[in-house]
Amino acid sequence: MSATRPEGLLAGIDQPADLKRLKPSQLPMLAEEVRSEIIRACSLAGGHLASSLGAVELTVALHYVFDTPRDRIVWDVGHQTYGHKILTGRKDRIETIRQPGGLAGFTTTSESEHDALTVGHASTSLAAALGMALARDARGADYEVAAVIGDGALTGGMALAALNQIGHLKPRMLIVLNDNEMSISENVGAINHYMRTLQVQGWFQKAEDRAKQRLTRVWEPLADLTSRAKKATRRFFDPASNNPFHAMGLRYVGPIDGHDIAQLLYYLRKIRELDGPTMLHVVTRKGKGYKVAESDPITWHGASTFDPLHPVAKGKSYTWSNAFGAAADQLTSSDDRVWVITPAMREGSGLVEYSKLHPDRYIDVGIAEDVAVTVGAGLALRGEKPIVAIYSTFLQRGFDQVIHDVALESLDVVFAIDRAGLVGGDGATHQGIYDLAYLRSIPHVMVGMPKDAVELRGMLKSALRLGGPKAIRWPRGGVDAAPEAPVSDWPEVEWGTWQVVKPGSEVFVLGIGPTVGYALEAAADDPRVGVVNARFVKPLDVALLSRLAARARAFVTVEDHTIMGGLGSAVLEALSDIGATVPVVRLGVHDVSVPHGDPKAQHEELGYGPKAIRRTLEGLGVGTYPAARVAGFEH
Ligand SMILES: Cc1ncc(C[n+]2csc(CCOP(=O)(O)OP(=O)(O)O)c2C)c(N)n1
Repeated sequence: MSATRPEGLLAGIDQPADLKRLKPSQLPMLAEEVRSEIIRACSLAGGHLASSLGAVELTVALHYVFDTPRDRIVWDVGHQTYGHKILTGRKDRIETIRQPGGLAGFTTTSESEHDALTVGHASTSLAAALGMALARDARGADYEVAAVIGDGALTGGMALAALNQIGHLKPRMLIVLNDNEMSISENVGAINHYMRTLQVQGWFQKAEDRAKQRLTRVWEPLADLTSRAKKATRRFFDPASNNPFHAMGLRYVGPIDGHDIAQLLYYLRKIRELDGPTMLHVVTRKGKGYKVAESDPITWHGASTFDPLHPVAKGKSYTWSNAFGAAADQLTSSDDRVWVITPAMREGSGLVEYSKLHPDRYIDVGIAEDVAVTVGAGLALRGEKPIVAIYSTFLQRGFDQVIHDVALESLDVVFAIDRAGLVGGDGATHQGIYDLAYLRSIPHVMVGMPKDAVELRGMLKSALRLGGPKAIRWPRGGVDAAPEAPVSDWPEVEWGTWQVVKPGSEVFVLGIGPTVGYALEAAADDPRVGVVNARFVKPLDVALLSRLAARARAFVTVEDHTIMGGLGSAVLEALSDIGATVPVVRLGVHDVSVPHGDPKAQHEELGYGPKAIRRTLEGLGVGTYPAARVAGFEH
């Protein structure tokens, strides 16, 4: 595996038009070069290695047959598109992927005219492609529309509901089902089981066809077998109506080998000539062509940087997700009514161990956040104690279910919200900066954010004891493990209480989660600046807030969250309610979408890192220190 850019066919390809000048027989070689380039780029920048490797031949074939940007190829999630980026004018920047200022990790319409849809969340491709096909037909245009969706993304309700519409309206469009049997972890669900039977049927069918063709060659009188073989091929192209995709009104073709470019070209060209919607089922291998990624596609789904010649996955330090998984394990061990539900994020939510230790209290519902929330509601209605473990950004998919299925009847569901705040390489589609705003507005829902792993345990324990809908959020990244202790010894955290972590006399900085540390750093030891761990945004500690308001000259709220609707808004509302007129400076994300980048640097750029807080304090006439005590601060 070369650590430098490969020469060869790829050197002559900048745009898909260049690709079309190659002979079909050259495409497998090009695919190998694209594969090497993906491995090289991911070794330097990290990224979604295994998914992109599995889609290389498919990418080459699609760009050979279709003609983007005129034709629209809509990639679901967009994490498998490193090959697509390489072939569509971005090969020289591919190693900047997910890096600050570099290429986005997913397709993004503002990045390239070849990116048909801005994505990051799963299961949107089919609905968007349907919209594009309808728009084309309404305008009498004749470009092609294709969606590429993985078997994991197909578990999402949005994808299934879109199929329902596609089969009903029947526009001319292609759906490529890229089936590698994996989501991030092993794929789940009944449709997944069905796809395994389709694969087996497909292989049998082809073996049968081959046998018949051979027989026909050696024994001419078996002519009628030839016609039966032809019928079998027709069946392959348009199978019996017990195929659910067919039954939904789609033409179903496959399964075919998604690494065989000749086969892909044959079927893609044939389908191009057909009317109506067609699903082409391609079977691929996640991580294809790179041994470590093929044998461990879960670890190499999202890779850190690595040595391409001696690839070893980097050891990961202890994270908030690990702290949650360990706490959930102990909570379930001490009370068998505790369950954990994940929408396809076992690894990311720290639940690998939990899933092994408590297989009958662990549910992976697939990429179906709405279902995760409402399964929690059902469990709660029958006296169980569900914890719905979900990323902040993905809980957006379950907003209605939180209100309608959980909150209205104040059910005992705990929301364990990971990746709250800016998330780094995943960028704008994944920023966890809206949940305080959307959860705070829902009746009965209480929302807290611990500052460390001990507080996390205490919040979880008291949330389960108190009942009612309770949301606990934490950021991406590392945290010190809490000391080992039985659940009975975990100190509970009283919901709605804040803590003064540094006394002050004039200005109080109210932080939440990681910004408590930022506030302490910014306040240094200025006796005029107090710092509060405002760990609950609902309910707020109004008693403490009013005591502080009686002597504060100003408040500064600091949150890794949009300032509209978050901690700062809650504080302003409460001060207004109690008739206090203390000025409040709100620091956080100001009504902008935040791209991928280094979160700590972005916190400063966006005005709520430690240096930025210090500047704010100086503007308020406090917090000015001799330069020597302000390491690294240039003002
Ligand atoms: C709504 C939503 N939930 C969860 C995720 C996290 N996620 C990213 S990729 C992925 C697995 C996708 O599996 P599949 O579509 O089969 O693609 P593969 O990686 O196997 O090629 C998941 C769960 C997401 N992007 N969007």
